[in-house]
Amino acid sequence: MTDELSAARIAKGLGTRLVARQVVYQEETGSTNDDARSLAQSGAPEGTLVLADHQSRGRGRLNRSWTAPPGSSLLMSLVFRPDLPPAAVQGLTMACGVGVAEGVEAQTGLTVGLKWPNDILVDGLKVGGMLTEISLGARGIDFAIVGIGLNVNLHPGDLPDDLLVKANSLSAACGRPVSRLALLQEILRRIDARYQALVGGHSPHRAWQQRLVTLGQRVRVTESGGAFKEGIAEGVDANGALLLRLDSGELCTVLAGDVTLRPSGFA
Ligand code: BT5
Repeated sequence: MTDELSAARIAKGLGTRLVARQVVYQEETGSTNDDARSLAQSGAPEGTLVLADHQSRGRGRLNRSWTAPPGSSLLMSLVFRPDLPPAAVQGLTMACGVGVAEGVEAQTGLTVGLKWPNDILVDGLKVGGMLTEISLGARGIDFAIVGIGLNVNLHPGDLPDDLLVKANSLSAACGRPVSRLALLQEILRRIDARYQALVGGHSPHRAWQQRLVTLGQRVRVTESGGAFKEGIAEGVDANGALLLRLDSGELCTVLAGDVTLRPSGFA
């Protein structure tokens, strides 16, 4: 299976209205999120797609690293300029997360779950992650970058040892190689449709919530400084914040953090 990506191949027959109307493809870069930010700062149009075959400084949240051997993954960032209040920016992560899930399911037949706030899972293992970053101007969001890393034809044994127990790839999960090009185009079409709906006033909130694997479960939410809270993940509010029912009965709204499952009654 030839699996080479190029700007021309990606654009051919894509048929999106907005997403990927400009495509920047590089064999190698530091981080596509950094590249997309620079392009957005110099006026790149909404929908610009930056994609690389390999990143030397791929990032997760809180400057954690994103690891992907060359040729194994989809590593991309999209520029959006939504007319949304900053508090609603998680709507972009929702729209893109649902788009990725729908695209993967259509191309592979796998069932895709999402883990609040930004993980993409198959059978409870992480196959992808998203990194949404915004730049604020005087009138709200100037631009937002949504970065997506997806383990497509990645051999899990090529990942660092500490990831082996929690990560997987689409090819390993479905037992065959997956065409990155066909998958990418499907994902871009789904994100295009979900984004048009979002800015047209139709939030992807329900579709996103239905895919969240941790809802109804007892979880620990760890915040960036290491402090944590435990309780039942009851739901997500309209802006995507996690609603956590603490043991005291209080309902707590969590804007950011990492979620891990806790056995019921765990002290
Ligand atoms: C994420 O962060 O999951 C967001 C990852 C976003 C990566 C994309 S790639 C294209 C674009 N350009 C960038 O520079 N970034 C975006 P977070 O929730 O913080 O998770 C990071 C953690 O995931 C790491 O600390 C590892 O434990 C784990 N991890 C790293 N590489 C992985 C991989 N290939 N598969 C599964 N888990 C991985």
